Amino acid sequence: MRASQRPGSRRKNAAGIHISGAEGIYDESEIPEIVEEYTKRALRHPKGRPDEIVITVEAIKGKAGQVSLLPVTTLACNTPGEARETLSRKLLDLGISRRAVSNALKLLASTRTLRGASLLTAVSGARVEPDRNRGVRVSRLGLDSSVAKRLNRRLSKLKAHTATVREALTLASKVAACPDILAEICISDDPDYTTGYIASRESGYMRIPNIKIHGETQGGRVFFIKEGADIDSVINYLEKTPVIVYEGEKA
Ligand code: WAQ
Ligand code: MG
Repeated sequence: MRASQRPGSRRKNAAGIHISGAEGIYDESEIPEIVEEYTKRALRHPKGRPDEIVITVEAIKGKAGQVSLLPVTTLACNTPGEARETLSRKLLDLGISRRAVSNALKLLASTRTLRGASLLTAVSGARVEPDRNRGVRVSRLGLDSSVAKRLNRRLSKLKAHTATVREALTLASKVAACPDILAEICISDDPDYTTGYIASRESGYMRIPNIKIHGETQGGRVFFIKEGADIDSVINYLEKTPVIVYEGEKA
């Protein structure tokens, strides 16, 4: 699903503002329900009322790949300043350069939010996604239904058993499973959602509370990729390869 707002009749050809997006892999019987849920989500979005909602339903051919669910932890952070420091420290520990970290933080501070994620090389900090207005949109991903049930029980103890967290964790698990991606950072562009995260195979999914102040509309995602990685194949994996997230023993 993607929902957007046209910027007004005076700027006819300008790109629309991205309001909301969502994607998942579902059984055929679940489709009517999920289409309704995504429609409602778009219509009630805190970023504003969309004037276009596009929902695409397509069959997946063949069997989806399997990746592991990342473990969840929460970092102690009380202010955006503290969050930024923690984020930087974790990224440096994961082998991301100072320059790449600083470029990423600048991108995430921009109020011109993308529909997708930016790709930055982990050492030189160069921005390498081909469409800088759109970014790379991770798609064709789902959470195994028995894992979803267990996860909900665990997340409810953290008061975090929401679709937002479940979907972010599913996305982060798909992204982290890509051998050419070293880390991801995310700040929601929703004005009322102030918890972000950093994720990697090495560190798991680390939630970062108070990463921004309530009401702020900036946000986004950055994926740090290995220097010299084949960018087309990374993007092809993120956007096109169907993947289901499992936990423990793979089915
Ligand atoms: N692929 C790539 N980038 C995406 C995607 C996607 N499928 N969906 C969203 N983005 C980018 C895009 O730039 C958005 O502006 C930005 O991420 C934020 O998206 O554990 O809700 O959907 O409590 O607003 C984090 C949960 C929630 C943390 C993040 O992001 C927690 C969230 P949003
Ligand atoms: Mg959002």
